[in-house]
Amino acid sequence: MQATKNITSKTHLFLEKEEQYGAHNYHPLPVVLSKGKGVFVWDVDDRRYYDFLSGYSAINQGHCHPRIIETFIEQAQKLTLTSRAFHNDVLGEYEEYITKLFGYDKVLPMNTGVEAVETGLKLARRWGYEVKGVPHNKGKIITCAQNFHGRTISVISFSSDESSRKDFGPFTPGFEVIPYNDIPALQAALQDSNVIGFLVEPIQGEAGVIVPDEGYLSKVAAMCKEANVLFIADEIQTGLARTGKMLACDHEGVRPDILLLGKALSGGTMPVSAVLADDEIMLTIKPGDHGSTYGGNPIACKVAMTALQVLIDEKMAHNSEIQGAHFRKELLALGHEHISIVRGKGLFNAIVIDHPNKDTAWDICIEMKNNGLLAKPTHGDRIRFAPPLLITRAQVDDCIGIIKKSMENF
Ligand code: IF1
Repeated sequence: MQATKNITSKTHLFLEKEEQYGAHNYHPLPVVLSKGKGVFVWDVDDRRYYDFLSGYSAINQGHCHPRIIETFIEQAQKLTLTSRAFHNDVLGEYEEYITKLFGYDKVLPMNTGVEAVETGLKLARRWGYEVKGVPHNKGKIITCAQNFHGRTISVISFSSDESSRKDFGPFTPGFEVIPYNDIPALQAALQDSNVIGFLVEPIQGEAGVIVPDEGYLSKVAAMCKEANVLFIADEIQTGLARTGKMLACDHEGVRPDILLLGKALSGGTMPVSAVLADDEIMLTIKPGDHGSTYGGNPIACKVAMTALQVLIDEKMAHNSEIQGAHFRKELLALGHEHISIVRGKGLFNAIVIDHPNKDTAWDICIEMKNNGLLAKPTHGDRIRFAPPLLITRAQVDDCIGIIKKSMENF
């Protein structure tokens, strides 16, 4: 792994403090950020970078979007949290806004993405026993290999990534893992009458932006309907204009039975997630059956409405579509011998680095950092490129130039 040159003494001080006092649960790029605006972030030495990770697609609207920050500050000075023990004057307005926007009867507001996933799994199980009539505690939920849905023990119970699971057992039962983008495998799994749900990412993010075959989602939706199984779409990373449509499912016009949203739902200001479903599913949860301290808090509700409206008003899905297509075309045009695959949809893209040295993807990311673009490898050989969705054509071309320059030495 390339020695991380260009680290100033100022940067080093911050790294050392984290090394000394913080858990070592990440291996970040050696850069210390102190400011963000739009597509740019600045480090403590005031060097500017294009942000091509966007907080793992939580910052689709761009860093510190003025309308979102203004909403945050305004509500923070009025009422931040009531808990759900009492009503407040924002929750209902938000629930109406988001359910009408996405076309569902109801929303259950949560905080982190994995809480939305866990909530979706609980809803599916409750529906499975109380509506579908599956024998109690026999319910099965199908998931896909190479999934990423979060880090709680139940969710890693169906992870196929050893580093996410090792020595965290025993695991939660009731899940079956099948290959992603494999219709026959799903067909076979759905033969079991105890199956109550199929949880899937419309595009697998952490796996390295794995785009399924055209028509996969349509077949999934039809097969789940046929088998009376809930289609649970995890759009926590692919949703909210990231892939060139408001939802990745919109590319095929399919409507999940349970829709999971997170990340950019707050424009990168705070954890806000949401689970949307119709009454037959949502009303199987009765008062007191599920919740969280911060779920649906007034700041989250106000910020989420502004974050969604900004995506619409600034036509960010369209920009994602056209700039993403251009970005992939230009990446392919580089014709670099070590870029074996370019894939993605909208501004959700990744390249696969084919090089005998396994640290090459990391070293390329260090080089790109030194040239003013921040991206990070996933699973060793894949580099994900996901800038904020307001990036302009000129900025995309500028970034292609940085990537080209950075890869010259590899
Ligand atoms: C990390 C990446 C990983 C997600 C999908 C649920 C969640 C995530 C499709 C849970 C979260 C984050 C978590 C973060 C790195 C990042 C990530 F794919 F986005 F790059 F890990 F795979 N569903 N993804 O992508 O949401 O609870 O984190 O709010 O854990 O390292 P969360």
